[in-house]
Amino acid sequence: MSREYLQCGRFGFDLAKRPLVMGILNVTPDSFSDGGRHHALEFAVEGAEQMIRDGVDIIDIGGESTRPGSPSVPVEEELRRVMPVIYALRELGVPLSIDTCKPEVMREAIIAGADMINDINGFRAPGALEAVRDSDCGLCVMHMQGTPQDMQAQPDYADVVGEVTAFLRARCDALIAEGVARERITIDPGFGFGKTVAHNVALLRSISNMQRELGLPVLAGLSRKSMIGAITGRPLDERLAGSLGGALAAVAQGARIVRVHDVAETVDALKVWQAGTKNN
Ligand code: 9MG
Repeated sequence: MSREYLQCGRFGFDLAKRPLVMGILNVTPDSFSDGGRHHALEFAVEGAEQMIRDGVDIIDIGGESTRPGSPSVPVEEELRRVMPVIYALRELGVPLSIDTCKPEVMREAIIAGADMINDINGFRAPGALEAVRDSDCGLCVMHMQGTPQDMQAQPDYADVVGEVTAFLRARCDALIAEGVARERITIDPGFGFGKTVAHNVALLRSISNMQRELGLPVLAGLSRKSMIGAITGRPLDERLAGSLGGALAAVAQGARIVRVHDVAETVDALKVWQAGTKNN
């Protein structure tokens, strides 16, 4: 087995081969074109099928918005949004990641066949470690300062890279102490989660060091974020080129997985980037 192997439930990836693309599938009511849940499942399935045609490696399903200022949703509502989507997509031949902080959702998702749990809260909720411990699903351990409700109010660090690295180390150690295999873990500095643009840029530049220090693959999510808007001066709906630049900057730093909205464009950009880099 490669040293760069990622165990992801029913699937396994050799991360040394090429960077992977994780496609974002939001199943929050505001992400449907009819503004509600009426055609939610249809939209989700169509979106996932398009991502598969576009070459996605992992689909990340989220039932709770994590944008700055977003309210938390009750566990029952998150389950109502996410579970039918897992059932509808689980036989499509692509790993399903569930973006959740809630141990109850983690447990139900894993039973239903989810292959990865993406926790922006770094598996800090009581019961989160236990919820994922005994499965073989992949895990994304992300750093966040504060909560989505207050995280952008006043991000504050003495040494952002050192503090984020120390946090990720501690959370990964906690998982490993529970018996979780290293091959299941990816780490994520959490761009935009309690960080200023300067913090985000420092973290982007530190990906390769962080990956080397912790010996775990980095997953980077920069797609359409305010950092891209700040650097380019572009509104949300004009951030495709900036987001592609962000994905390429992250993989040039060694990130093994990029989490993106625009799968087709990112897959193409990475193909060209890879053709032009040596050692492949
Ligand atoms: C859910 N979510 C939103 N942004 C994210 C990011 O940057 N990384 C991960 N792992 N999840 C994210």
